[in-house]
Amino acid sequence: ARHLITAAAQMGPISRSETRADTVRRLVEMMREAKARGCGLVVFTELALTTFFPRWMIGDEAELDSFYEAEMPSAATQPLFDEAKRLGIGFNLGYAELVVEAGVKRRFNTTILVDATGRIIGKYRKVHLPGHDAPQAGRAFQHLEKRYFEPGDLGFPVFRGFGGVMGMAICNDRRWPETYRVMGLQGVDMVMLGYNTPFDHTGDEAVNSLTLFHNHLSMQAGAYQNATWVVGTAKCGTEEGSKMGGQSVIVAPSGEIVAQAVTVEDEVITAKCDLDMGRIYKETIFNFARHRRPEHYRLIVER
Ligand code: ING
Repeated sequence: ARHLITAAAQMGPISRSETRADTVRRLVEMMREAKARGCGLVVFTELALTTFFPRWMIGDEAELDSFYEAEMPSAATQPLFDEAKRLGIGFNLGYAELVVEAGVKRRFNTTILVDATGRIIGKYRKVHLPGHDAPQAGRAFQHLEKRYFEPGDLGFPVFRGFGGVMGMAICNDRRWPETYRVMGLQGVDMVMLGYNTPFDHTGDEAVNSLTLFHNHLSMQAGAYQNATWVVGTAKCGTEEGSKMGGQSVIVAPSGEIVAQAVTVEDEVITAKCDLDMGRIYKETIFNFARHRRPEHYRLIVER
């Protein structure tokens, strides 16, 4: 069996004033703990280098740019790559990406997959952007991802590494079945993702009270229906006054939760993931080739 001992490195709050160096030190500390537990891969969270800045209307472009990475790695993030290489462990890192193409600034909510030699072997840009592109009245905190990021332009690719087929998603992507299915159709063995999930997203108290239930429901369904592992890593706790859910998990292709965080702080959870566990599902219940009828699914891509 292809075993991959995997860590989800949940993060507690990152304050607005925290420096990249401070945050990288926290990530390095959790990477060391993951390695000490025998992990070959550690999954960090969405926007793991800064506070969740889309909660604010930021009018000043220079201030907005300060939350993005213009290069990866940079001097501030190089220590994370160096430590990964020294320890011989791969990692997945979410960050705000700023690129200039043909003189135009483009902004993405991005995540990368780095192998145990410190080489970037995969990149994904968040497709499903929740929230708004302009401030909404009456909200204690905004959710301006549609203002600060473009929808991802890389699709849902998969990458060979760590002995299997690896896929990435980011936060709101985990709520959409298409995310997992496009990767499932490419034979993905493990989908890794980070999330920043405020409890006050909808303003509807009944829905907000189900935030953590919907978090696990989304990832367990995605895992089971595509016979893949799902690693979901939270940024959580009360960050600059905004309360965000934790309960990071590692979900098996059966849909079972095999590891779960119990704090709302920096916490490493781990599991020995058998990448062959999905095979029985892919050969029976979810044998896509034998059972799917795409001729009846057109509405999904036509609407
Ligand atoms: N955050 C949230 C997420 O999809 C949200 C937005 C919160 C949607 C609660 C629905 C309910 O988990 C990000 N960053 O996508």
